Amino acid sequence: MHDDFWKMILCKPDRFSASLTLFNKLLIKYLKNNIYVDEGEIKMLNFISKYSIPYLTFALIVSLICGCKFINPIVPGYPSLQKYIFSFEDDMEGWTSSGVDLDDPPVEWSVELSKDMAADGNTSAKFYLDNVNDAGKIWIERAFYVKPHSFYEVKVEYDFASSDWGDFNLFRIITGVLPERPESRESLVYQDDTGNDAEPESGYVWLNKSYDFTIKSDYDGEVYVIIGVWGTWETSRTYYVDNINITLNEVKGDTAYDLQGVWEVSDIGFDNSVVRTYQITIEQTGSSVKFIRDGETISTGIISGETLVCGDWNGYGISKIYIDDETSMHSEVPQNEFLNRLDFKKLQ
Ligand SMILES: [Ca+2]
Repeated sequence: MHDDFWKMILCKPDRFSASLTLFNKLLIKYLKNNIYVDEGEIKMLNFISKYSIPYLTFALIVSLICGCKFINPIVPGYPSLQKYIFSFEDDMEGWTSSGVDLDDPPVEWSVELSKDMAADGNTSAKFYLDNVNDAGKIWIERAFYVKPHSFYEVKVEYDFASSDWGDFNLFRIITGVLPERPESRESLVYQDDTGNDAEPESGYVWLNKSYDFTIKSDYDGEVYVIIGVWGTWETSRTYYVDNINITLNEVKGDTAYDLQGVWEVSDIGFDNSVVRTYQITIEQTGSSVKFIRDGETISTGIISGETLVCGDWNGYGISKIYIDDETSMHSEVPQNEFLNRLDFKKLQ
């Protein structure tokens, strides 16, 4: 291969990383599609396996060329603080629309630029959902690029125009930050209702919506912000979104605490009673920790100041555990109607 090609790669390590990330993606896609497990053994589809080497060679060449020429490098060197504002004045500014549960019967829906009303400038994103099946979920999504395998605090703030008054017949807002592009209703994040707290004759009212998330990026450093609505009433509705402000702030770890050891976790109900207890082991390397239960890693985290920032804990949506001292911690349980908090006591 031409000398300049290698020079281009070796002189630009960030672009080389972009190539490797793309190759990694293609490789994972290939493996997902073409391997299966038979009686505990990992096997590859026979008719596909003979194409493996040509496919992977082709994928590597494509990755190197695209990564060096066309893709914005995503690692390393991303600032630990990123801020974005979207006002939809000229186009959708990288946001694309998507939806689930839009059939049976077919649901009419759209997300498009509109000059009907705007919170900033003259244009906003107009969401229309004719919710004839009583289940439609539509949203806009956009990828942001952060350091892979890292924790980020993400604030998503925007103006939302709704004409839904009263407490009845309201739709529900969807807003979340995800490590993967959402493809099912289970992967969406549901928030408060679409009510505008105004009188019926007020018409559309602009509401400021603000949500905070903690997320761990995965291998490719892509995180997706989603904003939309879930139709929870069989009717058609129109909403507007404008002036989206997004802040992604990397959580920096430190080693102020030694949390390594065996811990007893107590699930505490709203009446302060202990619902159940169980043991976990925390393994700590520097500021990074792993939560191990019954021999399996169930979550990971990073110590940052007096907080243990973590990935989802047992599906409870816990993103932060507050460190009282090296033998005691507690955490709120935001997405559970039975549990108020978890208490952690160090056993050994
Ligand atoms: Ca605007």
